Amino acid sequence: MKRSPRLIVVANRLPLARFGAGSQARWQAGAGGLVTALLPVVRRTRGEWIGWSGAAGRAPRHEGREGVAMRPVSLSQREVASYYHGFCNRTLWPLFHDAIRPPEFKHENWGPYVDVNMRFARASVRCAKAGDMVWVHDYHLMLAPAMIRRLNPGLRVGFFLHIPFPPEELFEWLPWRRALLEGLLGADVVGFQTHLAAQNFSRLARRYTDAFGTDALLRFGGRKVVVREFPISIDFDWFDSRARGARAVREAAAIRSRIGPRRRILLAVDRLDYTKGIDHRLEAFNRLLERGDASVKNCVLIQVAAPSRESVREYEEIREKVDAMVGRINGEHSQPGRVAVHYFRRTLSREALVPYYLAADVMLVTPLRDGMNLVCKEYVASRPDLGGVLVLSEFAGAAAEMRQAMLVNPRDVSGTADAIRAAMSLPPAEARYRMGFLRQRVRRHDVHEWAESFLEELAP
Ligand code: GDG
Repeated sequence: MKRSPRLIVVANRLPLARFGAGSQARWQAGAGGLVTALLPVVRRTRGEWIGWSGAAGRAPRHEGREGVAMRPVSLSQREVASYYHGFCNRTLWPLFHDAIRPPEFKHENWGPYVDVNMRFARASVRCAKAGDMVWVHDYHLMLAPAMIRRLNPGLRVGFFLHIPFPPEELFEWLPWRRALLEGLLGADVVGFQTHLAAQNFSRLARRYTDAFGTDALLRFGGRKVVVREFPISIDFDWFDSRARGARAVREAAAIRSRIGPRRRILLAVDRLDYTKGIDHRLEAFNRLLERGDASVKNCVLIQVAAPSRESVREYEEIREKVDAMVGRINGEHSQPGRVAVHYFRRTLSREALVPYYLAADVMLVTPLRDGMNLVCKEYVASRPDLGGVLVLSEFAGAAAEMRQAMLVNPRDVSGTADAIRAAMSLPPAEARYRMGFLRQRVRRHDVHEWAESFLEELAP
């Protein structure tokens, strides 16, 4: 009898995080959409998940928890610095996000990137058998697809990039551009968040490697490589049903009454990252207050900023900048009992975010560049009441699908301030109409559909 293919997921991080030590240790599923979507498929196909635990040092070879088999990959302290903080977060991340910060090009970080990719590739072929599907994720592991293919040509290999894929004039800066492109061409299916990203990749592959063919189907090394967009999404039903629950409704009402019933709530939720445009957004809000188009009497901005990559200098700098801007805006505009910006520099759980989504009159998602952005999708999923207006950056991958949002160019501070003002005074019937459209789109294209469509393309 033919064995059905198993799914082997290869990602920088394992799906479960470990809390506590020794016999007290507990493992819990990570909160992200990727884990929600893929864990059930890994379980159902008796597959495995290969990833790093997040801590430096030796890891056990195998962990089975919560019905999933995990293969932890070990990283030394030096590799965490060179591969992860260095090559991934200071070279690829900024370069792939329009070089918003100058990327660094250090040869001493390239070697560790190759070594770590090889370690992930070896771990993958150790547990995968001919006919299995191996799905590699994100910019940390761009060399792994070709390495896996070389080690075991009988596997189906897929790759999905969660961040943007840059245009030629940026990608060509990379001294290792050809190796990275050939790494990805080792996959049978190379998936991106947007059509534009997929096109950028195909053009670069034709220019710098021996690949030829169309944007959607390349030929390389005698094989076919499918190149396509698969826009990622969220677990719509989870947010929708949570937002309908009595608890979220009660908590949202409590947030509203604490803010003051006549004040519009503007909300923003981001990882504290320079790509998310938090500083530009604060400037736009400040402009709105300065122009007298809004005041602390009729609105407030709640900014949730989850600390991230704190050991990378650029992240320390953006944190200091945002801290100072919030201080300045509050210093200039707050009144007794009425703060202009409520700033939460801490991580909130998914459960805790829902009442904020539900209470927000205007959601501001204004990254300078973002692969997709899940927060805007979570917001619309959390609005079964059809309330609220979404202001969305043209430069989030999500903008390609969410045309009924109010789209803005976040670098245009005046234009963004205008859009916020327009969102605050949008006639309720029009707001409900737009929200209805957006919800329909995200409901139909949820994260389960995303995973299915990728795996359908990858299936042998
Ligand atoms: C990368 C790409 C792409 C929970 N608590 C907090 C918080 N969360 C959750 C949110 C959301 C997730 O974190 C953030 O998702 P994003 O999509 O906004 O951002 P990245 O982390 O940059 O993810 C991105 C994604 O991969 C998936 O492919 O969409 O473009 O960059 O689920 O609910 N988020 C924040 N504060 C919290 O306290 N900011």
